[in-house]
Amino acid sequence: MSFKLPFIKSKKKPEGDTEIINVPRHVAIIMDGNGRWAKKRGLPRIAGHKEGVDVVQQTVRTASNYNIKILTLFAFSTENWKRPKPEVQFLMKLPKQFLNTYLPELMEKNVRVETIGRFDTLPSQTKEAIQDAKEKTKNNDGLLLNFAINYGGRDEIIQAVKKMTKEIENNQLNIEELDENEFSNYLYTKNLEDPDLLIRTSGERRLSNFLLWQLAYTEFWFTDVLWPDFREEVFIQALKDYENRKRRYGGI
Ligand code: V0D
Repeated sequence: MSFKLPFIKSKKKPEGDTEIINVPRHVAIIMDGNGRWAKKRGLPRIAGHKEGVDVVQQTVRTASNYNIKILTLFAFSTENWKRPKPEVQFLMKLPKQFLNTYLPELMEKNVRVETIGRFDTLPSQTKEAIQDAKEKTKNNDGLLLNFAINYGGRDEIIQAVKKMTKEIENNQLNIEELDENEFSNYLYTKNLEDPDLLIRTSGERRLSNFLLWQLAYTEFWFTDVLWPDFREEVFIQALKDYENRKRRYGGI
């Protein structure tokens, strides 16, 4: 299936940006298609990942520009460890590479860096680079740039149940008090509002174990565009689509 950009009604702000009312507060993105992008060009998969890093920063710029509050990016899943070892090793160097290049701009844009997922079992170099960025940006109150790294939705729910059960055993939590709101405090996303919009690139229409609990009422937007080709106008197309959706949360 070929992909065509539909016409975007270009109601421009003075700065030349497409005006969007009803901007989603929290956008989550499954950044898929780097390998396919590389293969189409006869390049190794890692060339696609490398290209994808700059697209992350362009996406951060757009999100920040449109006053989106939270951007959650699926960077590495608990299943991704099964990939060839050289690819995993390459991926684990990307956070440091990204931060070396873009941390000054993140500071300038008042962006706060956070992660969700199993942080403890990441390689120490990866952890240190990310921890340093979290420290340096912790007082920034602009966009929250939230990387899902070593993240799995089922894994998240299991660790939440374990943590919660321990608190019940220690009489720190009364099981009668358990409800959806209380349970969400044990997830990696505690303190975060649920995503309003989920974007997945590269034509796959699956969740692939991403944010299983949190996406209960989220609007989904899929595109055949591969992640390295996810330019600002494609992001804006997703935002324009969201703008026109009526959310009912199960009501009428
Ligand atoms: C490869 C496309 C930024 C998807 C984007 C470890 C796959 C580029 C980060 C990053 C990855 C993570 C944490 C952080 C700062 C940056 C990243 C991974 C993969 C997996 F604090 N891009 N990126 N992390 N890719």
